[in-house]
Amino acid sequence: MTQTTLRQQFQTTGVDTDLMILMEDIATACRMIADRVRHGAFAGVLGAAETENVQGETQKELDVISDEIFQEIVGANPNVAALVSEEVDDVNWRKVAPQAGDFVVYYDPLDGSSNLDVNLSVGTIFSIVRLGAAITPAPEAVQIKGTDQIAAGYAIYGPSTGLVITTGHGVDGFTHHPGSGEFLLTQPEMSIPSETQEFAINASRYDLWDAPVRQYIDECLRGANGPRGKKFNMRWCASMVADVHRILTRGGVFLYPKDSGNAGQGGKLRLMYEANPMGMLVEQAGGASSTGYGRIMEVAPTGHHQRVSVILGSRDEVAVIESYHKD
Ligand code: P6P
Repeated sequence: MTQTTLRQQFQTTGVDTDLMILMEDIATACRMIADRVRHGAFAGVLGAAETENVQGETQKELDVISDEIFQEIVGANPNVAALVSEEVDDVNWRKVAPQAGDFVVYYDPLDGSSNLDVNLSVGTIFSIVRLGAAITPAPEAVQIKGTDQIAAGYAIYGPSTGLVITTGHGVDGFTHHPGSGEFLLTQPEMSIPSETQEFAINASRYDLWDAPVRQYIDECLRGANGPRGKKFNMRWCASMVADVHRILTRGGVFLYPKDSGNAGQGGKLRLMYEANPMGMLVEQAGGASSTGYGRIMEVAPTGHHQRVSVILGSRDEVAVIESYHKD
């Protein structure tokens, strides 16, 4: 992973040593989380932690363990000014006087953790922003637009442990090599085909969807005899990392729109540590990432746990969905 990222930076913007060290710390945290996930059944930690997170969701023990690992490893990086975690209500300030050049790391330590007790893929999602000036620690100081991200990525704990990252020079996929412990390059220059015949959505929410989303899915389901003139397939992993990894690997479109069931919260998925990092990855791989009405990364944050409508993947398909929203 380091060799690939260094080569890209050396050939373009110049090597950013502080960022490289931070990416290594994140990779270390993900290796440690992978180990705990893979041994979870023997440690009796696949169950609920009897606590709730800021989202009001019952935390799995591994949610809490994964967050603690991230805080311990990434929080110890001397250039990290703040950590923003899905599992923690307040911003975790690591410096009393954050300086220009320091990092803010937004992360979901174990996304999709409801899949843990049924042994399906889960992952860790992260987003990195560099402060442009010294700041005074305050919640609004970390409400930074997704377009300001300098790096993003996720680890996926599936049949193998993968790490997919971007530092602004495209997207590369790595696989953990148990023998060496390294993340070796296995999916260089990941690219999303502009067209697709595969959509991902929780179809049980059909009656809650707004009209543009229902129109789009109805047309997909009508297949070759419908207005789209082609057959569509559907996949839904209930793990954003797994669905996005499939889309980065073979194309597709992922939708978790705001609907009448979650409109009061602004949607389901979180902007700062789910939608923005996945949005950067998808755009860096040639795809598109939209709320239905505009680019996700252009959304001006008003809170570090705010939720947003997410439509991302193959560029041409996202454009079709946006056109229905505009109509
Ligand atoms: P549903 C996991 O809880 C998550 O945040 C995403 O990883 C995933 O895409 C979505 O929620 C699944 O939601 O409604 O299918 O349980």
